[in-house]
Amino acid sequence: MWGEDWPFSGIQTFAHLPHHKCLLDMEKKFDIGVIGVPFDTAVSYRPGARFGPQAIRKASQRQTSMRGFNFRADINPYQDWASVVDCGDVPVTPMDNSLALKMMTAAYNNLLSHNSKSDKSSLPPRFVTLGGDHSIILPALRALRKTYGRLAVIHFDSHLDTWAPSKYPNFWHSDASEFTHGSMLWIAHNEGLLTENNNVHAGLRTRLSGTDFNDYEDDETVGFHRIEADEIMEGGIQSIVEKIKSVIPSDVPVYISVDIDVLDPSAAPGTGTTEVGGWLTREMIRIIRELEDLNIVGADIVEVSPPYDPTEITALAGAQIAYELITNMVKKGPTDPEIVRRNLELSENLDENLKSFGLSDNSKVLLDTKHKEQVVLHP
Ligand SMILES: [Mn+2]
Repeated sequence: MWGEDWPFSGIQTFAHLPHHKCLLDMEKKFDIGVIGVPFDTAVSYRPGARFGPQAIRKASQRQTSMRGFNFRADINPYQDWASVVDCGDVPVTPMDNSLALKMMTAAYNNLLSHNSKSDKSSLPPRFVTLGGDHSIILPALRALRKTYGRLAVIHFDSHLDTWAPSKYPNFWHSDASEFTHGSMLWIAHNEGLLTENNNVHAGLRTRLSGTDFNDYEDDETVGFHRIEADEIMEGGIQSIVEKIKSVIPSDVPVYISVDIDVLDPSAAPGTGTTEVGGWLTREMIRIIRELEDLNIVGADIVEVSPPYDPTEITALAGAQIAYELITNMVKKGPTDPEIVRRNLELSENLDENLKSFGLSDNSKVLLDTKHKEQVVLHP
């Protein structure tokens, strides 16, 4: 009698989903968890994304399970086989980034220690993170790596985020200062979290360092392919989708990361590092819809920074993108354990090969020497 909410009533969980403090209740079973990570002290420009999870939840209020049918996908992700819940937030410290990284890594490990609710799945629940700045992908990938092996990453962003820490002003340097929202994919590569070659950036339009393409060359050593925002004008949406699918196999665990600055500032002004000339929300939605066959094991929407957007369109775009990603996860069904078994085996072999070259995972020994010498503590 009192259980049904209007879009404007009730406590603001994502899409009015049931709220469980998943990190506290280890017995809680679910299939897809939405989790907020309100952390923004690893940004290189404007902070504010710590308010992203609250803003995205607020912007999601017109999503309800009652009226949640996705006409583009032909399912209602909130009324299907999957138990989708709002796991609340990770209470990340804003005072100490080393501690914050530890906290976030522990939180994701905790999240992946749960059991799925559906008896069709033998794997842990999947999750969609509401960020937070983009650095939060590093702890997410660390945890996922243990469960699934190396991840194939689709990275929607106007920026590369594979920059070595030495590509920032770095005369004053510490270990913690290397962990930023522009270097975390470089760190992820060095920690052996990414596939060697099946990773792709989409929507790029950042200015590059120096006088040539050496940022792109570095990016290749981190294992990424690149799709620039402008490519949509030549081949349309379909060419973008085909290029993504040519890089990402259909039988590997995939992580999708959406930096909201992939959208044009006219569609998403509320973010820290805006770049003009980006995609529209409708194009982004269509691209995600075309990726519904992939095995998405985790995803995020990051860099939504409400202080710069009184119109709330940025958070609205974030909420819709989360809905589309959840739709993909539900539509695809539980992840096939055989895919995961194979990927773990492949990842172990790769780690063994690296060790035989005197390299090991979870270390920074892959550090590019060209950059290493620039990181000088005692000049
Ligand atoms: Mn980014």
